[in-house]
Amino acid sequence: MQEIIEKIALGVEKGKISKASPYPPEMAGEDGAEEIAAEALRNGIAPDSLMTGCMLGMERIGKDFEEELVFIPNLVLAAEAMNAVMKHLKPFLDSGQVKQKGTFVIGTVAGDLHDIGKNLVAMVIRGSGYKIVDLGVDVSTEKFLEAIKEHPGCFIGMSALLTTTMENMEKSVKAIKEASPETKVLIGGAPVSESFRARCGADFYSPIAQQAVTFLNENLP
Ligand code: B1M
Repeated sequence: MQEIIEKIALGVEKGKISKASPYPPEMAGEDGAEEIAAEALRNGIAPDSLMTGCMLGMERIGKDFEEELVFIPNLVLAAEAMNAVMKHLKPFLDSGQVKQKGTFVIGTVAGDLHDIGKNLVAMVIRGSGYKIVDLGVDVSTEKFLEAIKEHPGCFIGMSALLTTTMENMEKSVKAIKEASPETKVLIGGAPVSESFRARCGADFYSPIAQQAVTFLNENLP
């Protein structure tokens, strides 16, 4: 079991999606996350351990990213490798056989169409064992509020890339905190800062995804 967890973790960490993928060159011709996951399930390995492997791999690549040892393309490949495993896990997630830690609702705020950072954050958080509800871009306050009703106990994540849309982020955070004070709200995006977080009343500001994961893990309902 431990061996499979390690293999999956390595595949995710290195971004080795499948046997056919050329990256990383030192793993050329080796099985990737895709083949390892399929074979593990064929051999009756508990789906939970595949999830554990993904989480471990994502944690490692997240730390490396935090320390600037790897960069965005590495994160994207790791996420692709993780998605290759998640594809096999989907039926077990849908049936509840594999438990997720909580629900993270994420969206780019109203007026803002930038989604690359939001998607990366969503991928890392998914790989850390959370169900992701992605509301997309240009998300109104009302949509965030509806999602809170639909997913009780969820965390809310907001991304903003424009100084102009930070105003909308502030309005959305304040409205959520008024309607549902217990809902934890995380914010991020290039122009967002800790002082802005304090002003708008969000619970956490994270410049990168991995710190958001730590916050979520420490604040599970
Ligand atoms: Co736009 N854009 N853009 N753009 N764009 C910026 C943001 C800008 C800084 C470029 C510049 O002028 N130098 C500038 C903003 C200036 C400002 O407000 N101060 C700008 C502008 C002005 C605009 C338009 C207004 C341009 C125009 O039309 N005149 C327009 C606005 C459209 C709109 O949103 N309404 C516009 C449009 C676009 C494109 C559509 C062309 C494209 C977006 C494509 C897409 O997202 N699908 C685009 C792009 C690509 C950029 C740049 C070049 C790159 C942004 C990006 O994806 N970065 C950007 C300049 C730059 O940053 N160099 C720019 C990579 C991404 C991984 O980083 O999103 O910061 P980031 O996410 C990071 C962290 O911030 C954090 O984690 C991520 C991973 O580390 N993070 C979170 C993000 N969200 C988080 C949430 C969390 C936690 C962490 O918790 C919930």
